[in-house]
Amino acid sequence: MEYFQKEIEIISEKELKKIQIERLKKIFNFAKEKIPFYKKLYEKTGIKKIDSLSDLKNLPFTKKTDLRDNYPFKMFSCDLKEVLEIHASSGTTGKLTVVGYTRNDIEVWSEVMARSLACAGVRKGDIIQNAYGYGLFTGGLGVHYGALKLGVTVIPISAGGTQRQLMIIQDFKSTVLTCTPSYSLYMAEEAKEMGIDPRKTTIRVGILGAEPWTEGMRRQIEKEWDMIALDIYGLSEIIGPGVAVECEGKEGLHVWADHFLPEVIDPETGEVLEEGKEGELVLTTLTKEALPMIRYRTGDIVKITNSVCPNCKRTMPRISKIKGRIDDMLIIRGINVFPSQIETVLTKIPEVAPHYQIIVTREKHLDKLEVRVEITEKTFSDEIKKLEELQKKVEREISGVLGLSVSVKLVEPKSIERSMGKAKRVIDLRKELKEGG
Ligand code: DLL
Repeated sequence: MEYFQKEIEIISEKELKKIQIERLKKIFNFAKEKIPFYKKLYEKTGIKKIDSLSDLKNLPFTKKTDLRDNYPFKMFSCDLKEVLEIHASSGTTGKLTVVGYTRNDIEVWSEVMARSLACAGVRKGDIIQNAYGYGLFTGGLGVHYGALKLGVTVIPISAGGTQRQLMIIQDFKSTVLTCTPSYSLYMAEEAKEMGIDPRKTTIRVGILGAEPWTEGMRRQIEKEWDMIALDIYGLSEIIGPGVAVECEGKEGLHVWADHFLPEVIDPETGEVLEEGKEGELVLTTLTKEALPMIRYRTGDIVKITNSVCPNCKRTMPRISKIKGRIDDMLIIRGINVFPSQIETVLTKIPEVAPHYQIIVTREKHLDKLEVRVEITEKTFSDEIKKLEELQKKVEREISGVLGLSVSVKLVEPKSIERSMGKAKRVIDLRKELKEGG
């Protein structure tokens, strides 16, 4: 078991709490003093100081809209002269969420990413093929900084150029693949088309994230590549990738809680939930300078546990694989549906491929859910009758899990658009209908 910073990674709960409270007090005062947004927020609620970790729950939440309302730099604590790097993420509304880093923030980012890579089994001598996008997206540079800090080779290839990716994997003998789970599948598919067996490449581990993916999808990816596929989580507003990561035990993602303090809340009431209950992840940055975020609502649904990891013995809290975003939850005729529930069913049916899209429409005031899923090449040659049976079976299984009738359309292999970044799984035409008229 290798750690990047062993002492802190296996710290006792008591010591961790001590660090957290010290840092929380400091960041609270710092934000209140330096950022007018927080000053106003806390004046309004009358909260003057923080004495203990349990005081945190009395602080109001912050949200993505706060960053958008303060576009581009008004949430920064410092003069732009101190900000060495700016990133941004584009949401569905099109307006950018802008984030900034001081020199020290870049240092913290490098550190948590070095810990994350080491936690996922990256060792000296490894060659990371970094196929996350470099640019305003935080994936590319986040992994890059971590690799430099850890002292391993990184190939800054960025996302896209799939044939070139595969040539480089073969020629440079890359051992670690970092990209979105959907891109790793696309790459494997393209490899086979080029006559390359992805299972025979030197890739040993994939560190995949930036979008939700299920255990079923993990099994598919591991099978395609004959590698260990591990989950990495993060968001631009907090730092980028490197908030949490799995170890080889795959028993939840280790949150680097000396830098990012996690809470899980009931998204309806805002109440903090006890350990093990599913809810929305809220994060507080404990060390960020340029853009401290206090009680930031991530919109991501998780469960949390504080027990020591049975595999690697790291002590910090662990979150479950992300079930999805609250905004991605569909409400179909009053029933809540997460795309991940559908993915779980699909990845259990061997005749269909893990490429799908969910289309929601409204017909005569009734929501309609259609799942388009590709069949495998092998199934494609089956006779019509068999395909009809398969279609009925997929419909039955999804409907059974969701408690809702759905229609399934089996589509040809490779007919659903592939993604090199975050896959677009849901097309909600109801929204467009609304927006359009
Ligand atoms: O996606 C940062 C990142 C880059 C994470 C590379 C991991 C690897 P944003 O573009 O700001 O940042 O998007 C953040 O993506 O709130 C989640 O909804 C989703 N997300 C990120 N990682 C995961 C994951 C990056 N492992 C938003 N599982 C987050 C599920 C994820 N969802």
